Amino acid sequence: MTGVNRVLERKIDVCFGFADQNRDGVIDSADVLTLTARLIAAAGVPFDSPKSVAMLRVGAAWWEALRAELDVDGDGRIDPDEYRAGVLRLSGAQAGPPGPGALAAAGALWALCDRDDDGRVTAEEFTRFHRALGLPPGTAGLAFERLDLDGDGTLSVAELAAALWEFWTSEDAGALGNWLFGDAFLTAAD
Ligand SMILES: [Ca+2]
Ligand SMILES: [Ca+2]
Ligand SMILES: [Ca+2]
Repeated sequence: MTGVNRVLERKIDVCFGFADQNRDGVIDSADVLTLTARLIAAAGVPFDSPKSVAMLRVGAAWWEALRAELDVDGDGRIDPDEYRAGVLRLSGAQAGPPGPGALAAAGALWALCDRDDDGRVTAEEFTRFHRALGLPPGTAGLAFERLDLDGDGTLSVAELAAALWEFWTSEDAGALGNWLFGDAFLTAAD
């Protein structure tokens, strides 16, 4: 494994940690449902609101995609080896701009974060998102500053979609999108 790919591997391990919500060492449909519900609860919107419905649909589609692409032995659970190998394979295959599925997922996620519907995510809204993922409280501000390229104190939904894509696909240790989830990616694999 090259040093460059190591960056992507660390990010993948961080994401496995987010996704395995019940900490039983595998990802299954219950984990994805829990994570989706946690993000909706943190946003403070009713479960029957359009934003919640969109996020629940994205969560269901995400699980279907994970199972179809990563669950190699077909047991309905994705273990760390299946996850890492599968995401590395997909990430390599998806170099280039995000496709419609990825944009829809990012759109639903960031619409949820954008609590006042002004098309921009403030530091406070972003901190709430970090808290929902169970990230350390200190890192949201740091991440926000790095992602706010023009320094206007807000992140556009488009900027966040681009950062999410960069996080998933970039092998560059200096890519700004790496900071989406704070500095967890720097130490996750050690
Ligand atoms: Ca699990
Ligand atoms: Ca499996
Ligand atoms: Ca906003």
